[in-house]
Amino acid sequence: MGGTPGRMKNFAHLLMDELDYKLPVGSEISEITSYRFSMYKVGPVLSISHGMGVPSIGILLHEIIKLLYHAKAKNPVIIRIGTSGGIGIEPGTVVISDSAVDGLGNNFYEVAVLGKKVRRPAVFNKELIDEIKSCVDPKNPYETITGTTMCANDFYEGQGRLDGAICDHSESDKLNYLINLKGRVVNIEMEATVFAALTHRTGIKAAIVCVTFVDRLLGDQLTSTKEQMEDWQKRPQKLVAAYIKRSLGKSY
Ligand code: R2B
Ligand code: URA
Repeated sequence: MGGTPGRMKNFAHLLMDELDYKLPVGSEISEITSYRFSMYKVGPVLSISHGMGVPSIGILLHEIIKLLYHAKAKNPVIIRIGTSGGIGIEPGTVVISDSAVDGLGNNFYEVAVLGKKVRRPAVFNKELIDEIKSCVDPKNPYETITGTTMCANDFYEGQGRLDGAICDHSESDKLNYLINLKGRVVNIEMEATVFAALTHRTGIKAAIVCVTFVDRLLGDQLTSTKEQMEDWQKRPQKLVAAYIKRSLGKSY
């Protein structure tokens, strides 16, 4: 899964090529839409958009986990391919999350259930991280690293940006905050805690692979060209397609 319908459509097409997956003559891959999310199916792989932020992906995960259960899927694996802001790393770097913290540094997902706070540990599967890492092409002209991902509840203030519609902190407050995060957190996105928590709680192997679009120590805005960002977005897709290809073997 990944944030946007367009990325997940591209990923479905990339998988068809990578898996050499042939559709019956005259048919084409089409969107299985659920109104709010888009879904494509290539053999045993679902490529699904999840929208932005914890509540959006949380709802989708409940629905997909139920779907997998009713479909009697055996040993499903869920991977999010996303975008993020990096902390002191070169834009275009690929990050495989090995832990997730929220904006307060907690490595759990907290949800109010029946008026009470429930905390669910945000844990990733180490074996899956290693399997994905082992699919990295050593010829890549960019780095693929592992590290802690911070899951913010907002793109602007919640990530220390100065360029939202409102902002009550100064540039030096922002830099102090980000410099303090460096070394503990490698990238910031908006879904990691609930993703890790719901998959861990349901015993599903899961991972997050994000590219970074900007080094937040150097700025807030995504200033690269559209072409550059499209190229960067393909990096997690290629890595995850290589993992899928390797793990499916010829069983599709
Ligand atoms: C990364 O990018 C989106 C915000 O622009 C959000 O869904 C995320 O995690
Ligand atoms: N997504 C985020 O949440 N933050 C960024 O800086 C870039 C993408």
